[in-house]
Amino acid sequence: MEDIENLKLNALKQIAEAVDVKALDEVRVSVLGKKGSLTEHMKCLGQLSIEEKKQIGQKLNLVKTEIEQAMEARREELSVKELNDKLLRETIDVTLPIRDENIGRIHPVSKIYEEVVAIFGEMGFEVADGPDIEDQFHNFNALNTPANHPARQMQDTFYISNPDSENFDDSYVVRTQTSAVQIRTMEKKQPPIRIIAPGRTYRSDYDATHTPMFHQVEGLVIDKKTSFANLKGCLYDFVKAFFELDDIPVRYRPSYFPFTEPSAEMDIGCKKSKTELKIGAGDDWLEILGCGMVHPNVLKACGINPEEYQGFAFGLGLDRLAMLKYGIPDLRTFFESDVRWLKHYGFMPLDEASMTGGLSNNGGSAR
Ligand code: 2NL
Repeated sequence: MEDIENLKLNALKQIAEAVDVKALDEVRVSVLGKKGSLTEHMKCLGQLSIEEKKQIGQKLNLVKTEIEQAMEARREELSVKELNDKLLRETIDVTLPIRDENIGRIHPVSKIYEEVVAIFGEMGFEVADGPDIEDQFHNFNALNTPANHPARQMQDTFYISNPDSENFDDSYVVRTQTSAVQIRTMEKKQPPIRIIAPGRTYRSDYDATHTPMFHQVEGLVIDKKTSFANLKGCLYDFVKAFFELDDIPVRYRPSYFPFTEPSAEMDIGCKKSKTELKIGAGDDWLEILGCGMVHPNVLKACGINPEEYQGFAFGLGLDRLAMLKYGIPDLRTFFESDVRWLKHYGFMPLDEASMTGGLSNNGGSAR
């Protein structure tokens, strides 16, 4: 009996002294485990007389319960302590702002790209994609741009020879506009069609406002009754959203593109001074994009019946829009990969463009 009392006191002492859950577990094994001190006592019960068995058995059970309770209480104490220690050790404040000097910037063209896609996406346009290298059918012929057309001339277009053919008509081009993407969509699918095709385009040109690679978004809407009025409404909504203005004067000037008839250029009202360009009011006009009703020959080339369907298309230059919106004077600097330039004109990666979150939601410090 004395033995058992000692065992109990000893076990309770060890329990109280256990510094962590692991140490406590070791105590449990040494007392209550298969070969534990208390278990050994239990095993001896069989050799005792009935009277002793009853008395000692009872005592052992009481001691066992007492030890188990003490162990449970200590375990609870230690887990709380371990959690508190961990919380003290891991003091990461997830609400701290990021250290923006250490992360890269989003290029102004990428920013504009995201914004334009967000706006047309909200209007129900799907984004379509295609290859940068095209055959002449998709880049020119299907777009009602015949072989003798000036746009096809060597000084504007980068041609790529076709290893399988000596014939110049079979050479490839790096696309001069993203229209081929719409052509491919119309070839595959009957209307209704409502897509935008953003991407890289290439022309042989290099000065402050032209670079050999530039970015375009073209849009195409085809249905049974799609009209020039629909085009005007759609593009008016676009410029309002893009320049974040409730109202903005717009005008359409007649123009010419081989792939649209009639064709127009859209201007927005602005005020130009020596130092500033203010968009949305004033007596000056700024050309923003080209557009028109899709030429029947283009529909025919894609297997769409122009007697049944009609639609509009437009094309805008993302680089030019970026220059305008952010006041960047020379397009060539866009592609010089100068990190100081990017730090100045670039955007924080976390400011994603969305129509609900605010398009150019820069928090004042993004640039
Ligand atoms: C501009 C003008 C334009 C289109 C692009 C187009 C595409 C198809 C059919 C008809 Cl598949 N048109 N695209 C139409 C009008 C203008 O771009 O100045 N872009 C920078």
